[in-house]
Amino acid sequence: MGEFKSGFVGLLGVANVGKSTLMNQVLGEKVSITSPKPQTTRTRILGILTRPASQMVFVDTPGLHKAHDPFNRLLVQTALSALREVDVICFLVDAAPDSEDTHRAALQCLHGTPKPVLLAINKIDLVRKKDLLPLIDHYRRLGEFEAIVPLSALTGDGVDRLLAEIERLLPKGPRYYPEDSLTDQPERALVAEMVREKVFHFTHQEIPYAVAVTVERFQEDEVHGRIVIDATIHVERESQKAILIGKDGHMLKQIGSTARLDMERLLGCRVYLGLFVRVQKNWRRDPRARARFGYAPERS
Ligand SMILES: Nc1nc2c(ncn2[C@@H]2O[C@H](COP(=O)(O)OP(=O)(O)O)[C@@H](O)[C@H]2O)c(=O)[nH]1
Ligand SMILES: [Mg+2]
Repeated sequence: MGEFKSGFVGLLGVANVGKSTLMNQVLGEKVSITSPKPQTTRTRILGILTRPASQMVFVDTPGLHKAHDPFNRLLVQTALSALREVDVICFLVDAAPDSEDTHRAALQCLHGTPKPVLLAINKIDLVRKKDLLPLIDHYRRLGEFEAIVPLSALTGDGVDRLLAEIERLLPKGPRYYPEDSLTDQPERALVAEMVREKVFHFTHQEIPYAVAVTVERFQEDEVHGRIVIDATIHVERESQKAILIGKDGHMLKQIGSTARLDMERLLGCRVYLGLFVRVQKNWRRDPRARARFGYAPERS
């Protein structure tokens, strides 16, 4: 038996490539929210996997993209600063055709990094086997990778091979977190993210991006054997509030009832969820409001 290994694994790549889906697949739990829309993930989220010989701490990051405003620059900065802190970089690309140029641009962020880099080609469930080899060849010429692993974060196909490669590259080290921890996110933060995920699923255009969620109450109600949660959805304009509430409150009910099911799964008990919507004018442009909603830069 070798010595125990541990370290941080940065999940990087452009938006929508499946970083958060991979993290959830590895952990077997929804720790990081996902959606078909870009820029769903906003903060750095840790996911912890403890195996007999190692502990891997995955760092899920917002996607790398061209940022045109301060809020999106903050997201990209969050992703890039994670790079400096990790032991192994797992760079994700998408096996779907026509996406190679975006990945090529994003890969330039890795230029000159001293960290070992694994390339994961995700979403192989969507491509034909015979198209995979040319794709692997293509990426082999784009960078120096410790290994190239085709996988599907959705089905789990190939994920074991990725974990084996990561374990091989990890430095010797202690178990940083207790064996049974899954994430560094407090339950309150996970619960707020579950509400935000449903907003991404049920609303369109600018609305998901204008939303922040805070949790005002997280309280065990032992008499009824449930947890009482009050959460507020903050939007930037009255018109967005009207859409989020919907006709006869229908939209808010839909967001609330689906989010509540996720929370009950996570917490393992019944949940009473009170959801509120409030307008905080243009909060994304207000550094103080951003900080209050949990999007403060970690360092200047
Ligand atoms: N078919 C397929 N879809 C995937 C796979 N991995 C992720 N997706 C989908 O791609 C979208 C973006 O995933 P997400 O994890 O949020 O991407 P992120 O922005 O990189 O975190 C979601 O709709 C996922 O369900 C995969 O292996 N196969
Ligand atoms: Mg994500």
